[in-house]
Amino acid sequence: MLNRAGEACNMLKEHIENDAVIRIISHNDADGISAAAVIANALAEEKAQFHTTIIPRLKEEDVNSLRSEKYDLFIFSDMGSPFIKEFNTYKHDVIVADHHQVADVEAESNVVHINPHLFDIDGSKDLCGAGSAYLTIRDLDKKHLAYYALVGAFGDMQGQSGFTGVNKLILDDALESGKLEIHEGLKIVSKTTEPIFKSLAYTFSPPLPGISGDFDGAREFLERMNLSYGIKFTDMEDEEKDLLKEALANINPEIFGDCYTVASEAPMLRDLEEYSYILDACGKNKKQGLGLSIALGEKDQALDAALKLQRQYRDQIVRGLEWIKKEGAEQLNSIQYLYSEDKVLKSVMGTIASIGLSVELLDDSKPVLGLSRLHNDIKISGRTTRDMVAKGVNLGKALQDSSNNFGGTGGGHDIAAGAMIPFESKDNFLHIVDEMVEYQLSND
Ligand SMILES: [Mn+2]
Repeated sequence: MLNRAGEACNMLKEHIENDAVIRIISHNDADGISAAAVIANALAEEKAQFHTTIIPRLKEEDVNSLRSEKYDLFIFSDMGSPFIKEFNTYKHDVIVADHHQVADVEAESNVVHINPHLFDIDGSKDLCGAGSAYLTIRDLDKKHLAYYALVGAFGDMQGQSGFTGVNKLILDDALESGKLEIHEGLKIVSKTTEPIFKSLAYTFSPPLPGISGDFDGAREFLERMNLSYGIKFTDMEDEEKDLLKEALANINPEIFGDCYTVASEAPMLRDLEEYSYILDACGKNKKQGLGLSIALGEKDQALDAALKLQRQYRDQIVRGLEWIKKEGAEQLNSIQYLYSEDKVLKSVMGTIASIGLSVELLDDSKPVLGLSRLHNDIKISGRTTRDMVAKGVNLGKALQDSSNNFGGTGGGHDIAAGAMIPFESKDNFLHIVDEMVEYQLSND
C-alpha cells in the first residue's frame, strides 16, 4: 500500500516539476474536505498550481465532462474508486485516493489507485479518504499535515475508540511532527465557545442520556451540583471541573478519555474531533467552500461563519431530539419509524434517528427508520444497534430488498442503511420492512 502511495507521489512530483495545473476533486463531508485540505496544503507549500472542487457525489456525467477539461493531472479524493474503468481511458494522469468499495478493474499506467480495500485493509475503520490522500503526499516530507487525515478519520467515525491499522501509522507521523498532542480529558464539545449547559447538550458522542440534546436536562444536571450553567467550561474553577467530571463519568465512563489536540490551530479547531464537526456542519449546510478555506488556514470571519452554522445545525438536532422526547416514534411490530412534514425536522431526520437510539430516547430493541419527504419521494435512514445485528437484523438487506419492490433503491451496512422510495408507497414499504426484520429475527 505504501509502495502504491509512493508511485502516486512520484506522479505528483513530476507534474509539480513541470509546473502543471492540478485538479483536485473531493467529497463534501468532513473526511472529503480534510482530504482536499491535505493535498491542497501540500501543493501550496510546493508552490504548485491547483484548482479544487468539492462535490456531494461523483456521478457518471461528472466523470465524462471532466474528461475534456484541460488539466494535466486529476486527483480524486474520498471518491473515484468505482470509476477506474473510465479514468483508464482519460488522456490525463489520474490519482484516486479513496476508501470506499472498489470495482474489479485494474488501473492502466495513467492511473494510480490508492484504496485500502485493494490491500485487504478495512476501509471502514483503518483508513479514511483523507488518510489515503495523506499517503499520496507523504513522501513530499509532509508529516506536519498528517493531523488533517485524523480529522477526516474522526469525520468518518474511525477515531472515536482509538486509531488502528494505517490510521495508527498516520497518528505516529502526526505525533512525530510535533504538531499533535494526546492528553486525557473530558470529551465534551465547545469548551471554549459555549456556556457549559450547551457544551453538555451538544455532546452526542459519547452519548449522555438525559443530557445530550436536552438543554433543560443539562441545566438541571448542573443545578443539582450547584454549578452555574451559564459559564464556559474553560472558565470553571478546578474543583468545579472535578465535580463535573465525576458526575459525567457516572453517566458514561467514556466521557473521559484521550483528546487529540493541535496547539497551533485556532482554539475552536484545536481538538481534532471538534475540527471534524465544524467541517461536517459546513458540508451539511452546502458551505463546503467555507469548510475548505478554514482547512486551508483562513481564520476570523470564516471561523465566525462556521461557528454560526454549527450552532444552527446543533440547535436543529436538539429540536429534533426534543420532538422525539415529546412524541416518540411510531411503532410497528418489529421496527419503529419517525416521520414529520416539518422542514427542520426533515433535514435532520437521519441524524436524530441515530442519536435518538444512542441517547436512549428510542427503544433500542427495535431498528428505527427516519423518513423525510423530498417532493414525490421519501428518503429513509435506518439505524439499529450491535445487539440487534447479533440477533440477526440486517438493515442493509431489508432496505435493499423492500425498496426494490417499489422501484426504489436502497442498501448499506447491517447496522446503518438508507433507501429512497416513491412517496405513495410509504405505508406498504414500512409494512414490508417490518415483516422482513421480523423474519430476520425469527430465522437467526
Ligand atoms: Mn470518507
